[in-house]
Amino acid sequence: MGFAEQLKTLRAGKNLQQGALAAQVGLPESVIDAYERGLREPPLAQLVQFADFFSVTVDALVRAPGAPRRAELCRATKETEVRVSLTLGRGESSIDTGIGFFDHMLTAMAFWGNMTLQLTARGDLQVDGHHTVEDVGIVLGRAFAAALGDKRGIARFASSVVPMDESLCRCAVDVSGRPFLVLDAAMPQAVIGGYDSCLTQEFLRAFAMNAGMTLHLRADYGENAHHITEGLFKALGMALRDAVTVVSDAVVSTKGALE
Ligand SMILES: [Mn+2]
Repeated sequence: MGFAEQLKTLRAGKNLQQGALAAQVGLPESVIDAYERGLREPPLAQLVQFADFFSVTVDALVRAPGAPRRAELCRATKETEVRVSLTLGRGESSIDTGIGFFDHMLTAMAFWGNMTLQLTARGDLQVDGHHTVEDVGIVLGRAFAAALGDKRGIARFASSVVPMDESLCRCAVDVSGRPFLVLDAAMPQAVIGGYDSCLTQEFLRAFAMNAGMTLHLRADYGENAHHITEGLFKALGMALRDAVTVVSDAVVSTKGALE
């Protein structure tokens, strides 16, 4: 299982012998040895204790090295019900929000982000698309954060520039644990299909806040709101793809944690 490997790796990272770790966490050395051989599995309370000691999440502690980074979430309110299954890695996506243009945007984001996204949303579209789009942003953001776990080894910063016909869009992201959105993109048309152009900001804000990332997006120029919006979603996908790429085995922060 993942825990045996992770415990060995984390202990080696701290330059501790089994006996020294045993003393630090108040367990017999033989128990540490049995955990590392995979002969015993720790109770949850001890997992929490180890996670605390090594400053990692419980999730990271039991995840097998190289295991897919994925999350499944469901959120239901009186306005919407959103189900998300997200894997950080290339695969077949299937997206149905009831808003065709929004499905088109999420598909583009997932494709260029090397994500496999299964997403269904049922919202109060008889009102308008606002609740549905915003709530998809909330759940997708939470799923993204959950799939990343403690963010160990990720590149963290990334940026992209995407032309789409007459428009040019750019994105810079810091998957930092510090939620912030800056969006600077004028929309020449108020509506794209059945989608209000202003909803892009609602989605991006909800996504950035719930994923815990600093997100800057800008349209340098463009005349067609469909092109501009699609450029923004593609640029976001491409920047996220690079930001979550594992480039080391460390948590890349001068303060030692990304939260
Ligand atoms: Mn298009």
